[in-house]
Amino acid sequence: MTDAAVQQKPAPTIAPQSEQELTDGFHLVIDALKLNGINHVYGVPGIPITDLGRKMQAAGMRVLSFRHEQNAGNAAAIAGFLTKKPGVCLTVSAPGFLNGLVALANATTNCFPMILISGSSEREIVDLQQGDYEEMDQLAIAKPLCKAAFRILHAADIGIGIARAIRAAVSGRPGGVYLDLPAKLFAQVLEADAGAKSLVKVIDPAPAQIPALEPVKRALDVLKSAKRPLIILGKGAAYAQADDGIRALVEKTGIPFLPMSMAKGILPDTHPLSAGAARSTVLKDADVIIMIGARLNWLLSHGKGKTWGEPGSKKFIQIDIDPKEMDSNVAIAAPVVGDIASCVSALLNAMGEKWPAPPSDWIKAVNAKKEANIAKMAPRLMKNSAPMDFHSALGALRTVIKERPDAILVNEGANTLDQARGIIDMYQPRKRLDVGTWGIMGIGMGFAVAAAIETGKRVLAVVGDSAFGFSGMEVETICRYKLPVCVVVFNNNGIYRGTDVNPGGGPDVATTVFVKDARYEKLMEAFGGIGVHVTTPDELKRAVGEAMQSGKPTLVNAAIDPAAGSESGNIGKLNPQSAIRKK
Ligand SMILES: Cc1ncc(C[n+]2csc(CCOP(=O)(O)OP(=O)(O)O)c2C)c(N)n1
Ligand SMILES: [Mg+2]
Repeated sequence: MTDAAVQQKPAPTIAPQSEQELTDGFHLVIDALKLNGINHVYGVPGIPITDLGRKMQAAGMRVLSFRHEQNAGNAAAIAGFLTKKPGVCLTVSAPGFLNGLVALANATTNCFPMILISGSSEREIVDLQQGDYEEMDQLAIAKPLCKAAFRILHAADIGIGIARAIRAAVSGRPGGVYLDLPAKLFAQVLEADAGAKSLVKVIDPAPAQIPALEPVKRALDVLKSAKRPLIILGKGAAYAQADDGIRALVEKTGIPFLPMSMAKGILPDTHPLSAGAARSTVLKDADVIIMIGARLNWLLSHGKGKTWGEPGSKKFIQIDIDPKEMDSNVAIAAPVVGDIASCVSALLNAMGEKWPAPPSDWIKAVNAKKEANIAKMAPRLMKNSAPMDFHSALGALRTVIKERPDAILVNEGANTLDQARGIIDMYQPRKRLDVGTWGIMGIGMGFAVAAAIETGKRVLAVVGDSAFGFSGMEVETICRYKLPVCVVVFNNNGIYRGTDVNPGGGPDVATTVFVKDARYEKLMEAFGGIGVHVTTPDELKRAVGEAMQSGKPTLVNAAIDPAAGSESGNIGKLNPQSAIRKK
């Protein structure tokens, strides 16, 4: 050995610790996420997490910076839905945290796995309320709005803290998790060895939950008695990625299925057993209903009332991972508790080789209603007139999705949402992403960004002009990352309609009315994307077709007749009506 080689050889026992042998909070957070296969982060930088974002990028993670945390949070939430891994949103303290919190609460309501990681101010000062920079007791505020909330105070606990967050987000019924990381944590230093040992690779984060035999048998006994059976698929079924099993169950039993909005495409809307176009008939007349990952909440009129026909005429079989879901609104005759893939395969196994088809008069009745409704709608979808109404504009977009069934459709608005849900057929699972359980506005651009990032597919976002306003600034984000997103703004000059008048007669326009004929496409042009203004279905179809072909960020401003919409779309009846008559 040469003298030089001797000098270069490290002597770990006597030399002072070099930087390589140390790690810190920043790196442990990054290492813990990467170890668990989390490589995408959606957020907005600032104190105390700016450097965390930089170091994440340096470590090869993809860090998507947004213009507002709510949109980053919505992106993380839908990333969780699409991948079954928790989507991560990273925010600064107090205001950034609060901006992200809407998305976290929405994720929890919709059962999307998500982790909101927020930097926070110093505990000692926050707890004595001494007025720290962006002071807020974030953990306490987050707790009631998510599935679980944790704070990590010591760098040595980062591995465990992140493992707990991941498990809480994806196990059982998925949901939002809050992780509070005080500023000081990031700078804490630990020996690299000890740090590496403190990390946890989560084994089997969402274990299968296999249903017991008895409930499966009970479910089949109930099903055998059915004369008019129906299967309802919810977005839980889409999340479960049990597509083959679900299709096998539908086809083996020959039972008509009704997909909830985000379950469209698990089986194609054009499948012969799809009852989507006969929704009101099947809900009213079915006698046994199998609910798969769908809840009997307001979206299904709580399982009772006029929508559901004769009181007491229904028997429900419900498949859900959460036992508390059973009997939430009406009695469930056959609860089957477990994960959807396991429950569906247990039902299929217990059915044996053959299962009797439903009575043919039921299938005939469903088909007759379906065909009549489809025929009634057809001419409205084909009109090529200006100004467009919702039907003619959506008729054009329906063709675009038919030609590109692997594109992801993001949809929000009131009329824009309700009409698109009914008109645009979906052909593949998890391709329709929308306002979900709350009917929340503002998911549009966040969902579109994450859909493009997580799947690499083309994204078509069909949004009302009001809905677009909630996240519209993210067109810059879409342009910055050069994402294959085409945004179509259904521009009817306002919320529901652009024709309302101020009942007080003053100079202000009505509360639901916006600037007339606004040029939303210029917003996209401002950041280097393509902007198009269209007034006819033909122009709309051409502009969107080109955007889907090129994959270039595009905004199509589609002029819709301001008088075409109805109050609150299809849910106008939810508006409270006073007993006092209007003057
Ligand atoms: C966060 C949030 N704020 C407000 C609402 C109430 N809201 C429901 S639909 C809607 C906008 C509807 O207008 P638009 O998106 O233009 O759709 P249109 O019916 O005109 O097609 C609003 C503000 C909501 N659902 N969510
Ligand atoms: Mg509108």
